[in-house]
Amino acid sequence: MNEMNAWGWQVQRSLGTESKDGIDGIVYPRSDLTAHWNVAELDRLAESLNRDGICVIRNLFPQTLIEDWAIAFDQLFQQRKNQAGGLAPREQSRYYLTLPWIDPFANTAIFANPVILAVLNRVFAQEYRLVQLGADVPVQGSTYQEIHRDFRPLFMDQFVTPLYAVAVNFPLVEVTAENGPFQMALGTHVLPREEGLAKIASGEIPIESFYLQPGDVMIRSPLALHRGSPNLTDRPRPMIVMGYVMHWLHTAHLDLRIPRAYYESLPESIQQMLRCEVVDRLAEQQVETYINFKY
Ligand SMILES: O=C(O)CCC(=O)C(=O)O
Ligand SMILES: [Fe+2]
Repeated sequence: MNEMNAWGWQVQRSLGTESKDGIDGIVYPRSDLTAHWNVAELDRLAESLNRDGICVIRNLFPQTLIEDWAIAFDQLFQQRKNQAGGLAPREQSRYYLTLPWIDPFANTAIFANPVILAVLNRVFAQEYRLVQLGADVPVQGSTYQEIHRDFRPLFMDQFVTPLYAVAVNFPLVEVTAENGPFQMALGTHVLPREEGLAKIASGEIPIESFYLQPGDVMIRSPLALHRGSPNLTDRPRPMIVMGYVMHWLHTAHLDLRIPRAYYESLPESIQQMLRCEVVDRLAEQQVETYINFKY
């Protein structure tokens, strides 16, 4: 079955081609895709995202790709630590940083991944935009974050809307009980905040840890109640976050800057998915502006 997304991409067909655009593509043999991420599986992922506020796609990205990201990330993190404003605080010993749109981070196989987009095409009724590429990093000494949502509801708590924004997360290291798993309470994206908090406090809805392997991806509603947990190890636990929103949602901060040469190399359909500032060159130093993060 072929399906058309809001830009007219033949989503199902693109899953089976080597690389939709010929740039940076991971080569997915058709047999792999149809075996693992067939229409029924993609439907199941979208269903759990709508119902639970989260779905986990196991083993989506190759290990080698995650290793390349991890090496580049470690360098970037060191550099940002030594620069005023280079990291945004996220409570105790926990940081947020924006990734630069350069190799290996600028990669259509990641930010325009056909499997991720096939899930997004199922949950978003209209076009959506990528507005964020960053990382959440708890380090040794981090504590439980306050339970929170990353966005406010569109109108009021009592008015439940379809998903209008999602966070796509993937770790650069294995996430274990020791290094601070992301924790979330299923189904709380459709509850008023106070009701969700009360159900978590009473134990009616557990707050669950998400243990992930490098290559695993989770897609979640930023309205689901969640928190970071303590990283007890001496190694940072970077969790990449890509934020996608419906085309009409304007978020307060815009930190997506893309070098012109890279932007111009992308197919128009992918350019349209990016809400970004196209720049002649990236600034040497990035000051984080995404400071208010919990609602
Ligand atoms: O990294 C984590 O585990 C969660 C971080 C988080 O939810 C946030 O900072 O908004
Ligand atoms: Fe959060």
